[in-house]
Amino acid sequence: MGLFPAMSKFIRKGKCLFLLLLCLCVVAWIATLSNDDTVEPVQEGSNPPEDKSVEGFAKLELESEMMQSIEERVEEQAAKESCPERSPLLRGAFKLSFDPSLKIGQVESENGEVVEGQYNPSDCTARQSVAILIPHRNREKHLLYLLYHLHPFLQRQQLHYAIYVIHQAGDATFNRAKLLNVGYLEALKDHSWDCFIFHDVDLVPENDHNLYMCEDQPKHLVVGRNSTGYKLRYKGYFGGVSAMTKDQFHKVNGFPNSYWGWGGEDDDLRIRVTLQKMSIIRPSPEVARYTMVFHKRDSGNQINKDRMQLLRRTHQAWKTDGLNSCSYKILSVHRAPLFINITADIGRPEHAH
Ligand code: UDH
Ligand code: MN
Repeated sequence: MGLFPAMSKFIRKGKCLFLLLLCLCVVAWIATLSNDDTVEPVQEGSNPPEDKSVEGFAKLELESEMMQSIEERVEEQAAKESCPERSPLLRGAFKLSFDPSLKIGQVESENGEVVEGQYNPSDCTARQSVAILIPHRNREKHLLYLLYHLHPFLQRQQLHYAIYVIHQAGDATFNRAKLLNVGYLEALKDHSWDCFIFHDVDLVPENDHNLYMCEDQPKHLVVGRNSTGYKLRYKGYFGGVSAMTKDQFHKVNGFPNSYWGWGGEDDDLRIRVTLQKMSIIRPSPEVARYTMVFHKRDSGNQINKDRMQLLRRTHQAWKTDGLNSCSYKILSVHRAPLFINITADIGRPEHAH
């Protein structure tokens, strides 16, 4: 055997080897192809089995789109500058009008940026988040007038705010203070509000320099009203409309729950404030002016004859009569376009008066 036949045998063997390798490659390729629909794509994190379906992937896509838009909104908010210390939208004193033919639909259409009673300025970050709490029963017309004036007033102040109307269910004697405690506790379930404004339904502010913001001391906003010749009713008066931070109100254990009927509860709150070594501040009399929509005494809100006696025990009672003992039942929470309507059963006085 010479060199040539030996070489040709070697080439033949090499060809076989090459063919064998080629076959192996083809088999391996077919195997990977047939495995394709059983091998799961590697996802970050673990996916529940139902997410393998087409709907599952669509859901994932939707979720990631939602995450993206939330992230964008958070970024937008962070990028927004804080609103100026003094809003450029303020107008000062203005003439109020109360049109008896006013309808809620008109107030709604004039406040298109308010969603479920809440508003947030679109071009800057508000300096405070403020919850307006309005105790209410059977004063629908007053509420309508107040909403009409208060929404644009608060928007001009560039606040993040929500209006809560706390409606006392049933016919028991009215209890303004307890309703305001309920409002505070319920509003905090929505948002950690910086500031609370306790607001009678029939008092309409006349000057938007009267800022609905909280300060380092509790603030009384009604220095004067038309019905009292724009004079402070008496030294120490803390009723009508007042502002306290979440912490200030918590520190005094809120309002007392035990004042049924008219009077005394606002003086009790003032005593609580002074017991905590805080003082009451007021804006200037030119600014802190209100118009009170005329009304007579309501039935179911007779003068509380026990109020003087109750006020004598405030220095002791404040610790146990307040936010920490406020028992009530929420009957409904209705998120209307312009306010959050909380209807509560707050019980009735323990002893008949
Ligand atoms: N309130 C109601 N419904 C009631 C009673 C009171 O919604 O039946 C609320 C409402 O927010 C009101 C607040 O509790 O603004 C305070 O009650 P009020 O307005 O009766 O208190 P005011 O200090 O005194 O205005 C009313 C005495 C009536 C005097 C009549 C004089 N001419
Ligand atoms: Mn009134």
